[in-house]
Amino acid sequence: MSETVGVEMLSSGVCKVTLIRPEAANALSVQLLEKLKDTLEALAFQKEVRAVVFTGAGDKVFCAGADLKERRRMEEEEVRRTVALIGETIEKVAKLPQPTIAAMNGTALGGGLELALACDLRVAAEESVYGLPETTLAIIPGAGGTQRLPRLIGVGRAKEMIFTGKRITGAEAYLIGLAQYACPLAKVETLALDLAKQMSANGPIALAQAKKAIDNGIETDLATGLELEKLAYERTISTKDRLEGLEAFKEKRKPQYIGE
Ligand code: CO8
Repeated sequence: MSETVGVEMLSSGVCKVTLIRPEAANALSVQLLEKLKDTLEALAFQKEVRAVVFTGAGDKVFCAGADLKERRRMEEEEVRRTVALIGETIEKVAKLPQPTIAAMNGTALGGGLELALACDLRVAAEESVYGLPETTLAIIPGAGGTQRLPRLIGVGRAKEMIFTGKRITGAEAYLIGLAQYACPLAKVETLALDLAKQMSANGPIALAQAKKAIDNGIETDLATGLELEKLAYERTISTKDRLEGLEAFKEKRKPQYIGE
């Protein structure tokens, strides 16, 4: 049975990363996680990758989270190692310098939703369901779910989702700000790729610096955040791309950014 990660580089500079384990609802087995982690380590340094879209194989489930069958066979120490591996892998998603979009082309639960929460934006399928059911399994969301979900949708709503383990539809996920878009399942990937394409046309250093300023700034007070913003802006001033942006404006053409 296939258990791998598909990496497809599109001409737009968008890289599509697909979890390929459809017979097991794309659940995050150790093997799949290791492949995903290696993929992310490589993508972070690839200049030609301007934006990353994550998706799942099949037409029903984006990712069902941790592999519950594999976990049943594990001793406590192995569980700890696997939990650490999920955490590290999802952290690598969050730390990618490029903009990231989760094209949630179906249900996302547990670690699957945590992976999506580590992305910059999420596109949900209106009719699919999303949730963090960990407490129903007597564990907690441990790959960022208890931290990222409340930051995104507010403490009260996050506590309700985590304490009840309830599953909400993509349409609801959009209404509460968990997803930035909700559309019919068949359109999720196209919409996400389209958004990523818009981003990939922009200055890559600017995108990385804006992402850093937002992600680090949100964790601090406004005055410190504004200092971080200054530093991030400074990094764009001496770039060739900034000059190209001004040139393209003068010449009334689309800029061609090179990431320098
Ligand atoms: N692990 C292993 N196998 C799974 C999983 C899973 N999480 N989910 C589904 N599968 C398997 C099913 O057992 C089934 O296999 P089989 O055909 O051999 O019986 C196959 O995938 C297809 O599943 P279904 O037949 O159930 O398909 P449906 O479309 O009816 O339903 C669902 C799909 C909704 C995804 C359903 O399978 C489901 O609810 N799965 C359980 C999801 C779940 O509870 N996930 C939470 C896991 S906990 C977690 O992720 C914690 C992460 C914490 C990380 C901490 C790190 C620091």
